[in-house]
Amino acid sequence: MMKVIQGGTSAINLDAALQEVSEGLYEKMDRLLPKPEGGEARVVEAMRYATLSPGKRLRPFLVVASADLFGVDRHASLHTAAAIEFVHAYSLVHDDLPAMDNDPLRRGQPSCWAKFDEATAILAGDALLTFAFECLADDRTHADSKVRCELVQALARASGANGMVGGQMIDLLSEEQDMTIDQIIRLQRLKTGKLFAISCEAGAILGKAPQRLRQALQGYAHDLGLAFQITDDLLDAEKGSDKESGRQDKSTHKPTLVSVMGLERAREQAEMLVSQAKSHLGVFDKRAALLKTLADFVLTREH
Ligand code: GRG
Repeated sequence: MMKVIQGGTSAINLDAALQEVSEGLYEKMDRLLPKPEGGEARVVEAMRYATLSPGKRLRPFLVVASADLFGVDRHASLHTAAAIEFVHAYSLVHDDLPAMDNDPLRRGQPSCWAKFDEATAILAGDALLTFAFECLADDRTHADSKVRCELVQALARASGANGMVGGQMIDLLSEEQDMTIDQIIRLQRLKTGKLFAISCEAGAILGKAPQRLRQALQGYAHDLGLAFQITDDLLDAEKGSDKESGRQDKSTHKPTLVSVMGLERAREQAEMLVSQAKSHLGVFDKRAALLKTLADFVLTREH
């Protein structure tokens, strides 16, 4: 279904904008990723399988839309977006492993370990993570080495022990545990929010944006990431097992904002966060219409 939302004087076609980024990203990733050759071909095939399968590409979209605010060249923003998507893909490959979520499906098809094998999936995830930093360090990311260094540091922080990996650790430990709302929010902000935040921040870093504008984008991403996680949990709770969406029934005993607050309050919370996310973008006026539309999409998405 096409989503056309009125933003200022022009209609915003989010589907077309997402599609454009998605196609540009696919081409970029396909060109950047190694080709399967030699004795190591199997791990490269697994890397390509995990990244070139059809994801929503929300993080790349955030990079490109944020970078567009500062007039960044599209090749540079897609290059950076590919690096962040490689980290995201690695996290999904490892999250699906039997030692973690033990999920045989991802994006409606066999997950990486189910298609290949566990050892290959571990190696493919490792290779995607390291490849992301190789891409960022490449001068096609930005001519200024300081900018590249800043991106490397920001992505490493967002992904590591005080970022996504830390959130995943807390998540794994949370099974069968009581957690307060604040503890769950912290877990979600680390596990999902940090990668959303670096995606928006990357656009600002590439555009050498002033601190005030970086902070506005951080605030937006912060609230959007949490809203996204709540809607993810709402979809799990509302849809359960659904072949069409590729979702599996995840009846685990991990606390989520939905399990603690209930469906209705959790939805209200997501709505409040989306409205707050959009209000951070006031400084950009109409130029941020696409990012605002994306925030609305997070509330209405069906997968
Ligand atoms: C293994 C270090 C490590 C981290 C895993 C991302 C993650 C951390 C776990 C994924 C578990 C999960 C389903 C989290 C809910 C939110 C989320 C990140 C969903 C997946 O992102 P989407 O919906 O995926 O953007 P697509 O497939 O569209 O790219």
